[in-house]
Amino acid sequence: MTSLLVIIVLVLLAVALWQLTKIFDLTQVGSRVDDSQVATDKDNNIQGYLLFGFLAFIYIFTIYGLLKWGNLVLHTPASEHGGQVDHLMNITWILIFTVQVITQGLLHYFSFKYKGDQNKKALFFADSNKLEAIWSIIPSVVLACLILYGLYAWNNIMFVDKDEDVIEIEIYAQQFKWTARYAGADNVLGKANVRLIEGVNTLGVDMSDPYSQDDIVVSELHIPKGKKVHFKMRSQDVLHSAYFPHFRAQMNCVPGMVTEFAFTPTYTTSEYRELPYMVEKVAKINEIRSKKSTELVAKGQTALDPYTFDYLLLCNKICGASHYNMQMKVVVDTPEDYKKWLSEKTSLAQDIKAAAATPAAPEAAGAAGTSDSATVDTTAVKEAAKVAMK
Ligand SMILES: [Cu+2]
Repeated sequence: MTSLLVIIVLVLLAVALWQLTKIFDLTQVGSRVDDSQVATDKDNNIQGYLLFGFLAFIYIFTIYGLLKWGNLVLHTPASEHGGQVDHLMNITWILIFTVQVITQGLLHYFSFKYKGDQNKKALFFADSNKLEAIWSIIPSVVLACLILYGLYAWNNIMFVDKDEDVIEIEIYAQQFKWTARYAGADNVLGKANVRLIEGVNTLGVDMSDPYSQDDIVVSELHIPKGKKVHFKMRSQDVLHSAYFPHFRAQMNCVPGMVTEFAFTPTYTTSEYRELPYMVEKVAKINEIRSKKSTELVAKGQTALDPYTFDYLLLCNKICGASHYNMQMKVVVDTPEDYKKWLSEKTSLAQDIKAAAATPAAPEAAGAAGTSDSATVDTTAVKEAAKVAMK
């Protein structure tokens, strides 16, 4: 009630002030030389120069931004097709940049040149076919060329030959983590459906499918250098987007459908770490971190760990509260290291069997709190084992 009264008082005060200024204006009638409210030449000049000031601000800020933050953009691409994406991006940037600089300059110059003038009269003409043809045809041709080139590049990148020897990997998205599934020795991913999620089978792999038997589920992605990897993306809950910035690859993960993207890595993780630009970047990051660490230690807190570069798979679609932290480490190995790493992994079928053989883990029972929940856990694992046996 008090706040309502305060609001009413404030509104009444504002109305009173407004009435007072109107009365003041009335007392001034006849005392001013020019009260026509039409802009004078002086007003127009001030506005014209302010416009030039704004143009200078745009240009200076653009140059400043390029010098200060220009080196933060992604550098050397780490995939075979990455160069094509960068080329397309650079052409687009150059075009936008040139057009922006010229049109902004002309826009502000003509606004100043034809600013209001008491002695000038505006020229009226209804239309000019020639002018309209120029500003319609030129952008249409340029945009059409850009789109055609983009389509050509996209088709090149997305094309996967059916007979090509590729590694099949599934990327599974869920709020808020990534999981990868390798197709195993047969290089065919078994069928999957979220309805089949049960116990350790967190991806809902259909264990009755013969192709599923050798599938391997991992939480860290390893891929070999120089070999094409064909990713198939699925999502459990909402829209996610699998984004590999260093490989210039991104594809939406859509619940209920499988999307795909294929690329060939060209640098192993350790090779990429040794690129001069990366060495410099990491040194700079660690310099900032060590400064921050000194401050933290002075406050009695723990120091930050030094940063080492790793390829990452990020989510590039705002998918919920922890979206910012939805990432998975990607390691590019030499083909030999990759084979060794994969051979050490157990298959999902083995994981399900192992889970069925072991009674519910003590920590699971502890976390669940009651013995009832622990019983439910064991039943779920046994059910999964039954599916595995089929
Ligand atoms: Cu996400």
